[in-house]
Amino acid sequence: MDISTVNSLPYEDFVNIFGNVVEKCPIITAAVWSSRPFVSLSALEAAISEFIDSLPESGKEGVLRCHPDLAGRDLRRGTLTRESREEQARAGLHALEPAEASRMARLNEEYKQRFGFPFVVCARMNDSTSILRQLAEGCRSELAAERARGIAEVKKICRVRLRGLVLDDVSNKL
Ligand code: 2AL
Repeated sequence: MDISTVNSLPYEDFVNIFGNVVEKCPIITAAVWSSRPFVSLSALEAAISEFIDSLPESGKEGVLRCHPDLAGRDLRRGTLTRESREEQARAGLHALEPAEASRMARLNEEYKQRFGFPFVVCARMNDSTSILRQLAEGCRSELAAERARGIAEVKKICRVRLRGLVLDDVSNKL
């Protein structure tokens, strides 16, 4: 799909297609539809990013809370969204060694206890080793820093998901 097709979508289709570019936050997609037409994929991405930045801190924490744990219960139960399932599998999180899996579970719980939202990282840009390292570091970090880092990761996840749906500006010109 190219950007002119995106711009021609009625909001129902727009939300159906792009509703999970920010995990389980279709309200963000529904809100940015008002900013059409987008001159490019980057402009759509920027509109989403600006909407997230405009949220109060509690709203940003809410966005983080919509993300499933990495290698968590949803993965074990098969209840991840399609996007999350693919991302977590790509990072090898479905095939952790038992020792890694229990360390991940323990650190995820510690992180959630400390901050009240889950540890979020763009799984497509990491592997299980780098995720575990960042998760351990995050557990020793501070609330404002972790909220900001998590939101920056949400935007990376969004970028990857958008690129899977819309031809980017360069390939559009080919
Ligand atoms: C996720 C997820 O489901 N996909 C991804 O890239 N990151 N979750 C998370 N807690 O970071």
